[in-house]
Amino acid sequence: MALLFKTDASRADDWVCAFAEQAPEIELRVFPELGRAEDIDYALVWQPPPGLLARLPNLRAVFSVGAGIDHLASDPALPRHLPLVRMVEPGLSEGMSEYVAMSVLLHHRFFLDYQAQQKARVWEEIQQVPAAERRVGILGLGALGLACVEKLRPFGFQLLGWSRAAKAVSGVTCFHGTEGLWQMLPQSDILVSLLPLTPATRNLLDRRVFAALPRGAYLINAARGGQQVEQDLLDALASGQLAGASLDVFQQEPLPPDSPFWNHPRVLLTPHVAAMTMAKTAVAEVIANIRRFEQGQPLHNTVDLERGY
Ligand code: NDP
Ligand code: OXD
Repeated sequence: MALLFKTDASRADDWVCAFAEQAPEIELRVFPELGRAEDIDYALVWQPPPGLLARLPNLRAVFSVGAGIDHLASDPALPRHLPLVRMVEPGLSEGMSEYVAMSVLLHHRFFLDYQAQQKARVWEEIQQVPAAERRVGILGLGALGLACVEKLRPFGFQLLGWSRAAKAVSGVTCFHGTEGLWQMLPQSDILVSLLPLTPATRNLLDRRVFAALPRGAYLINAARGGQQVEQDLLDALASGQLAGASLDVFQQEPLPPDSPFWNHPRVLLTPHVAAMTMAKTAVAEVIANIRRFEQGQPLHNTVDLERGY
């Protein structure tokens, strides 16, 4: 059995070791060393060159190294008849829930204001808000959204969540569909995006959404930059409608050197690192899925390409 593996070259060694330890029976072909394309049964990839997967005639399933599959869905030559599996693994959930909890707490405790005060050598108190009075709205109640709910729960925030289909999550006020979004926004002091990038979510975070939030709300986008209309976001920050933002993702990545976000005093910025797939735990999930598939059982975490996630 042969598996083509393609990810950032800098992180490949951990994956090669994890496969060697956990599934020595799988012959790993690390891109760009393809060998005979006919031999490849499975592909585990992050941002493969467009058309690469279509050149593997006996491919049986495609696995994404990341949770998001927009990098694959945008390839017009993607073999759409094959099962496509997104990454769901404990390392990603842990990383994302840490990032979101950290960002929520920073904004909840007015970190941006205290950072500005520190620069100006100002010693001044800002009235603390009890967590029970702070409402955190999470867009996306999937694998990562739910992991964040669990991480945030002990702090005592009021938790709200939005999904496509109706959901019931203990301790979370749940909304769904377009109507649900407009109900949830005015009740979200901190809005977190953990949505996949799909035609329905592209440019979702725009001036109308920002205007619907309470004045002085915060945005945390740990999902995809394609969801945020960046000029609208800058305008909302300039007017004070948004008091600040934590942005891990951008329309253009790497963020261009002349982007106004780099030096923005109300923005905390990270280079798309909110959560990284961890080789050891991810390989365990991929192997379990392949073994299931080889025994004629359905794969877990397959993507519905029609709905885009
Ligand atoms: P899931 O597929 O498990 O969950 C997606 C959630 O979004 C579901 O709750 C789904 O609703 C909801 N959703 C999708 N479309 C809509 C819509 N149109 N309206 C309302 N709700 C919608 O994804 P994950 O939680 O695993 O990952 C989420 C995203 O996080 C990834 O797609 C990726 O883009 C991003 N990500 C970013 C990382 C980073 O480092 N910055 C790292 C990892 C992931 P329903 O439950 O009804 O299906
Ligand atoms: C992912 C990502 O989708 O790293 O997993 O962005």
